[in-house]
Amino acid sequence: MAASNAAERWVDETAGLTTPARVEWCDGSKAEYDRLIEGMLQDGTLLPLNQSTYPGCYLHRSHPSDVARTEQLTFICTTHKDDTGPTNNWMAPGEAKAKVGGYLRGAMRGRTMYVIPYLMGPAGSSMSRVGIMVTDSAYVVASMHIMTRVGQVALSAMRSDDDFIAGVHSLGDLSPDHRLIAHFPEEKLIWSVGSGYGGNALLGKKCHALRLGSAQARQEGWLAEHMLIIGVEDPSGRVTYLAAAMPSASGKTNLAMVEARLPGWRVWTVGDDIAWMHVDAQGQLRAINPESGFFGVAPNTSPKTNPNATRMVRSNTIFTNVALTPSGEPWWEGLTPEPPAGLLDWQGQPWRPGTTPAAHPNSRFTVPVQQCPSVSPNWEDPQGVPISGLIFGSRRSKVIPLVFEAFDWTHGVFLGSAMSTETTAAITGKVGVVRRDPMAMLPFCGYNMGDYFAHWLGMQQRLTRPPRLFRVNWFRRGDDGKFLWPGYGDNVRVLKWMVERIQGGATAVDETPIGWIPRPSALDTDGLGLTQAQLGEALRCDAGEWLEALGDLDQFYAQFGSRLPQPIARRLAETRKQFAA
Ligand code: SAT
Ligand code: MN
Repeated sequence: MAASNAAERWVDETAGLTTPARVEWCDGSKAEYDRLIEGMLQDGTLLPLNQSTYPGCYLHRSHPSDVARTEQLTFICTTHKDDTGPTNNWMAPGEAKAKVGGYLRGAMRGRTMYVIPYLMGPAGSSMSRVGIMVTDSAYVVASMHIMTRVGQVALSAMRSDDDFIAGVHSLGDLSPDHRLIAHFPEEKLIWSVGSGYGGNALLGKKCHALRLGSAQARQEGWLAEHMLIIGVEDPSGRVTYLAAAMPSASGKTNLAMVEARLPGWRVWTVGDDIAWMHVDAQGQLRAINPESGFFGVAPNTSPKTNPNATRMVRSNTIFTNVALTPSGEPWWEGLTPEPPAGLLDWQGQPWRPGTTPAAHPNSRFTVPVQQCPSVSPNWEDPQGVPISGLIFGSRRSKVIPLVFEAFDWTHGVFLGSAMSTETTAAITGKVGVVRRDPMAMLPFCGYNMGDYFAHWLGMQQRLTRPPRLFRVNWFRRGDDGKFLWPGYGDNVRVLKWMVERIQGGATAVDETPIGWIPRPSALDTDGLGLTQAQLGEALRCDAGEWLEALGDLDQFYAQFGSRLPQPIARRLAETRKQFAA
């Protein structure tokens, strides 16, 4: 493998700082993966699972304080604080280097420093980008093998000597007191220390593909988004591609591989977490999935909620922090209606029913995309797939209707920018708190979010046929506290409505201040057993509720000062005026 001079130099420098016992360049081969697994089985980093029912599957138990992304320890480090913006933690680059440098100095003593050249995106695509990361965690290397394309394929894709995002990762001492995830967009550099958890440690994912990726995308005129990508096939065989932004642990993976509960309809999986989207020469938005694996939430994944995922994780999967059955199989809440007897919990302790969950609520599976039964045949097309619709979805038990469509691009960007959601176990902190999470990018936008809104607005001028923009909420509850919409496989009914809108079919809609809402009759609810009242409630748009929900939005927008694009502020004012009328 031939690395560029700039890469070699940077690796030497990093080794000088972290002083590992040895440096090993990774080639991404199967033999290398097998060696890593073997080593981890020997040192206890991995436990084997039942190899006859779960061949090639292993269990990793993390440090109990290292189970989710830590947003409060995640920083964007730009020269000017304003370029990071009010929704990100900021630290001056010099200060961050001094601080993290202190944690990294000598951190790899006695350990192996693995050098991982990785490619985000399919080989041969002009949309793909290269990263080189170093790490002292074999678990991270094996996970990167699954999540990205490792080795020569990455080095060959470099467009120049220094065309790579550089990432330093060390477990450090795993103490949250010595943990920091620092991003330096001006230097295409990531320094992450003190955590082995996916979103903090698999640097290709959130750190590169979203935080630095979004900053790079703005400079180069494309979009790096927290979105799944699917192809929806209708009974005529036509496939309409959609991308959907939803916050972490809010159903992206389930929707990405949903099994349609409508005859003749089928959903093809392209990606479940990240979309890189470019405008092609014809003015068509096209998307690639930069990843090659899924890092999905295990709890509540079941034959009922996600049959494809349940099948896909039966082999060649690394599980993290799930529970273990006496027969050596993984288990998590929701997998089976009743927990099997004799479980060990995610920390390896005998589990007693009725206490805390057996699997950690943010326990995960890591599995190659190829294993997904619904994987789209063209998921690695270097040209990407043409996107006809974009969806912004969040988790709100009140106010937000099941689905509605924006009037135009600018209005859709406004709806995305105003998105709010209830927090989940994917981040350390309180669960169920409503917060603004524009485009589901709050934790992932690597620059000033005001500029991000402007960048989104600006994309329109290059799009000859801009995708339709939709807003969804599967999580609305009735007065009895129960979900109003069945969700999961039945979400395809909502996708069908979108496809009909996109393809120009006649569907009945109501025009409201927030956009077009389908009439209950426009949704195919055949065989669902939903009452018209329930459906009406799921789709209801209430002026009073909305005026209250929009209450803090001025304040949220005000943080951006002059960086908030005028069209966004105007849309908010207009929406309010229409509701008040
Ligand atoms: O844990 S990750 O950050 O990798 C996934 C997510 O939270 O969206
Ligand atoms: Mn995610």
